[in-house]
Amino acid sequence: MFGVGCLKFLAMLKYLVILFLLVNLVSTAAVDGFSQEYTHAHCEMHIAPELDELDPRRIHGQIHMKQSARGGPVDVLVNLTGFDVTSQERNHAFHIHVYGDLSDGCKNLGRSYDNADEDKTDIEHLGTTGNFGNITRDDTGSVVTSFTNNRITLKGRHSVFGRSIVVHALPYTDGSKGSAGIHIACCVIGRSE
Ligand SMILES: [Cu+2]
Repeated sequence: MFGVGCLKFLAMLKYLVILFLLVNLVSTAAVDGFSQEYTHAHCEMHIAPELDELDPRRIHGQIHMKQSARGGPVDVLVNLTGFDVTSQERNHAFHIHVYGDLSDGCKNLGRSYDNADEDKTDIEHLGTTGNFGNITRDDTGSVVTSFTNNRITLKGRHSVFGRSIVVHALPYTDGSKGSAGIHIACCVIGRSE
């Protein structure tokens, strides 16, 4: 009943099943971001268009982010210039905000982003996922820095792609609730090579 041909067929079928499972696993991993390859993000920072054209704050530049393992740290590289060197204020709150909608300049970006609680409605920045703290300008009005963030991700369904990064007029101070001042520059986080 079970001839040689039949056994060969069963053996072939076994390999086909294994092959199918492997292909399925690899494609699922690629789609879901399980890959160990770096995922890169770029954010092209522009001055908030609603600022007066005589406003001394002309912030622009780039933010680059990359992440290798899902759940692993995200490296954030900041290269900005155009900060107001005549201002006493050197520190500026620096946050990811929930929306990447630039249709009304830097105004329609929602609250500070927190992937732990998507329904959070308060505007308190303390402890939220997308709170990068402050960036500090140097004497030339530039911010060139890098840091690591363990709370955001560039992979999977909670990735920050399509959200925005905001530079605030004022610093974020521990325990201060609410606004760190107006949004003086913003950008949308896009996927890059
Ligand atoms: Cu903010």
